[in-house]
Amino acid sequence: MNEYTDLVDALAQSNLLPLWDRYMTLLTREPNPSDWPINWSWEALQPLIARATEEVCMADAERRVLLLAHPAFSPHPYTTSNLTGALQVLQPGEHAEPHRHTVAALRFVMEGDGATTWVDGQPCEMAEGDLILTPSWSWHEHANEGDRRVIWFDGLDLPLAHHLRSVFLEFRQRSGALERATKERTGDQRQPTSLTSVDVPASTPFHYPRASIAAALDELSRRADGSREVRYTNGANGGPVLPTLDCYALRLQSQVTTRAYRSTSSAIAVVAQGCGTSCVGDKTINWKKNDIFTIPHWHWVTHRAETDDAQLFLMTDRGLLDAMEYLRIEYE
Ligand code: 1HN
Repeated sequence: MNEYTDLVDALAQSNLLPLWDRYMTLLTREPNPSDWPINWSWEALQPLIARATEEVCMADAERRVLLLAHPAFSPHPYTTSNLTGALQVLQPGEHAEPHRHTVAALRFVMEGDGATTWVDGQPCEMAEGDLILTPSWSWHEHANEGDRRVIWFDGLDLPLAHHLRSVFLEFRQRSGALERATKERTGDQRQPTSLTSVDVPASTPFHYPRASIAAALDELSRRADGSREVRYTNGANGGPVLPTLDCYALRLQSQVTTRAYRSTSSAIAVVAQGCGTSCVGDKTINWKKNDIFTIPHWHWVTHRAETDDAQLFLMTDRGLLDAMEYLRIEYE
């Protein structure tokens, strides 16, 4: 094939590139993920969390957080292409000072209770299995007023905010109960249609207690593959909890493999209860409570529970992909 060498050189002098020699690498026939599924077992995480708790004092750290950094994205602390997950621990009597950032975040409590997150002045209890939202630019601080350590999963849209060059951060002195800042949250988030699930509205705009999720799951009948799934929804418009973060609770039937699918969205799965196995792409991941694993975009996924009570918390970028008209899901 003619490589038009002279022309290509002349174009380069003027900061121009030909499209014709790179068309199929710029536009691949289908997504070509650079990451692969990885997992963090609770067994391996626990001693490191314990060490961080002992060795890192809150005066030295804005937050005592361990970032779940996928090596595919090194040196960036990204867990999937659009999502960052992390673990945060707060000892009794400790607090994490108020701040706000454009990066949207949520917390899923993995161990303990008796902590509180204030979101725009509104207290949200943190007990095991609860989900708490800190939307973009909302003030948030955490305090552990209980008598045991509290550990939670932090989920953020950090990679996306970096890609979009939209990171802002602001600090504020701790004021106990912060004034409630009312923020209008509008927007027309369309619901994906290809999912059999029901929606769970929050008890407050920022807090989804474990019991309300369990009740919603109990009410559902099983899908053909034995699973039940609820989507945590934003009460205001029924869409994903946040424009960039979209969460699901998936309850599995013991010894039944779920229907395989792959999606342009990615997910971080936190094992809320039970044990089982997930196949993500070529990787088989055996999991139990508090293990965490990734489902990179465009990887085939199935789950299979070994126990009756198995449940996954899934944080995804599905609502974002849907809003962008980039969401595609294939089923086996
Ligand atoms: C952050 O601000 C929090 O506010 C938690 O609790 C985890 C991970 C990366 C960047 C900022 C928090 C974070 C974070």
